[in-house]
Amino acid sequence: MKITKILSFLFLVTVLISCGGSEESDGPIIIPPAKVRAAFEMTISPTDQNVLLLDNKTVGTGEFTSEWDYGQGNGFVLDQPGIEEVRFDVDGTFSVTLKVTNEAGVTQDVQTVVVANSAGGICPNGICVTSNAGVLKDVSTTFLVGNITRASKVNSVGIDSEILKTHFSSITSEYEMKMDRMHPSQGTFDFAAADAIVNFGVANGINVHGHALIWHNATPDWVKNFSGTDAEFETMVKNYITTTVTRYKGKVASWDVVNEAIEDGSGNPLRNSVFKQKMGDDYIKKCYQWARDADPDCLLFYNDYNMASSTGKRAAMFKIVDSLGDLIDGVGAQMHINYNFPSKANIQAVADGTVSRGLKLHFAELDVRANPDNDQTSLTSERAGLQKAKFTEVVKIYNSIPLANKYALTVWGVRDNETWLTDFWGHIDWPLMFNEDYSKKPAYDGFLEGLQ
Ligand code: 9MR
Repeated sequence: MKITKILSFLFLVTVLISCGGSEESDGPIIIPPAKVRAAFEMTISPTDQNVLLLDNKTVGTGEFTSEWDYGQGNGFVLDQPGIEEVRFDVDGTFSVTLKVTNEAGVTQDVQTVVVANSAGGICPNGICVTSNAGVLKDVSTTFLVGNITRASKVNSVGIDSEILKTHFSSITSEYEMKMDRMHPSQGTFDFAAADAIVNFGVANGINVHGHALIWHNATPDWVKNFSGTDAEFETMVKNYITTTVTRYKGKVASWDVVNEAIEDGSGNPLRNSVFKQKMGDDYIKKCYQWARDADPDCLLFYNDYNMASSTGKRAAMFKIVDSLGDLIDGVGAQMHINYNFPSKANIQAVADGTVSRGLKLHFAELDVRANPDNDQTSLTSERAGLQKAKFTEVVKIYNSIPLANKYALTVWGVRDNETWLTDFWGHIDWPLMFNEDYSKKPAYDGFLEGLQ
């Protein structure tokens, strides 16, 4: 009873205080502005799984400003009218923030985006369903599938390095592991770009194929015009090979020690390079010996072009290879071919000659010209189909050799717009497996079909 009385008294006092006492103000009643509530909806573009559609659904009245941070390191940008379309090309987890500001203050809506290109792009509701069924490097279980790269591509996180990581199990430097780049002047080495490529491979569990220690076309001028005796020249070459192969011991799995040493002309003699002039015909053997001594576990290849299309050159190549005995592990047959040439039988002959010698085969530098006669202005579906068929043919031949002879099949470039062939032939072509926008071409499926 006592407690009830006390409570009633307190209630009465409260009512009296709240009803009376305070003086009325003279001015208008100010209602402080209410905060708006930031909110947005996000959906994946129905036409591109790497594009997110962001719809600002902020709830509130009065003036406010909306800003987006897409979580890609670029900070906030002002919201534009309509739906925002934002690309997410790189694998990872990103926070998308919508920040809304009015007089009353700031509110934010933050949502998470997960991108896995192996699962097709942006993962719906953050759930990535990865199927490796159509990924070259995963479907190819008995040999490495390679491509080329550059330091500029692996130094930054971006779609170029993602493409390599997603589809390929081996990389080759397009031009930064050649003598003109690594030994630019007497007494000076520059391994910065080569290191970046090798470290990228090692960090991502991607095989690194070294290309190419000795190549007449990437020989620096100071070597071509060497001032010194022949003996000094030989010491310099030995030091270059030893230094380079030792540097990447345990990281670079294989090297093209000598590249394109054979002349195209009749009889296919040894090219009269500065190496042949200063060290004699034996220069090739010496180079392989120095590479072998520097890293006995590294696979050593001889690499050359027109191995399928020219029987004479193929014979000259096998002659060199035979003369090297156990200093060489494999043949690198460059596959710069056309959609209609060379024949299947001639490509098969390269494989057969290599297998019969018990050597490893590297189908290197694969690109398939779709426009060798410059009679096309765009890649027609008919040509794309023929090109696809040639990819399948090459891969089938490679895939059919015994396991012990397998090593890698390396494609010479990712996107058509980056091919060396445009400059070389002076007209457009589409020799690779990806379009400029990184979408896959029929050639990619052709490669996959060759693996079946
Ligand atoms: O594709 C490469 C190109 O970007 C370089 O400028 C050039 C010189 O380093 O080498 C090109 O690659 C060649 C390869 O190393 C050997 N076989 C022929 C390739 C096309 O020229």
